Amino acid sequence: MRIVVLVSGSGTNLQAVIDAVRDGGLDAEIAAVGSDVPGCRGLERAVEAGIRTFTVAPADFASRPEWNRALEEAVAANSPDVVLLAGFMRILDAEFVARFEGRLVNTHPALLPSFPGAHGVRDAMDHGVKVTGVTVHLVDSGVDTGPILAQAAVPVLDDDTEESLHERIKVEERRLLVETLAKLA
Ligand code: 3YE
Repeated sequence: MRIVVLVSGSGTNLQAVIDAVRDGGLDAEIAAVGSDVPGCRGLERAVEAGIRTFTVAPADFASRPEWNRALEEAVAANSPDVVLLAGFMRILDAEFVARFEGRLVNTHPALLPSFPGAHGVRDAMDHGVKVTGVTVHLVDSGVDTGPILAQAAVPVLDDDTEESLHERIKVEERRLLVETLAKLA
């Protein structure tokens, strides 16, 4: 199974996948790591692991569709079986999603369909839920609306801050992501 991973930030989910491939717990190859954010830590992690990288920054394109097409071609050039959004923070257009339909995987730090969007951890806390968690799902043309592959619950503690809760969610997220990719492989 060839995986292309897209990142926008620190790349901790990417690191979990790199480690799982290295340890033999995940029978897959990371074909390339791509980003919309030049020089982000996730790209550095890929370089450190000897993985090919590419950057497709929206600022370099005249329009959002042109950026989507360029990213789509850069991903497709690496012949992925699975495209993993690992802390990738851009919405992909319907044409991108259609190109990789059924092979495009995202993780979200809440129990979808509750609390979609960019602030799932904060929105769950603000609502006062006592249990939240993480969702691994297939991406469709909506945002965080695609078919759910796996979920894990995380309790909200009385003294949690958004940061402390997010850290515990991230532990579950890394575990569930690797487990789900292993099943797909
Ligand atoms: N695209 C589609 N469906 C999905 N991308 C992600 C999940 C997912 C997806 O289920 N079609 C935050 C997006 C939320 C946001 O509004 N981003 C802005 C840019 C923000 C910036 O300037 O950096 C945007 O225009 O995309 C991945 C997770 C998306 C998180």
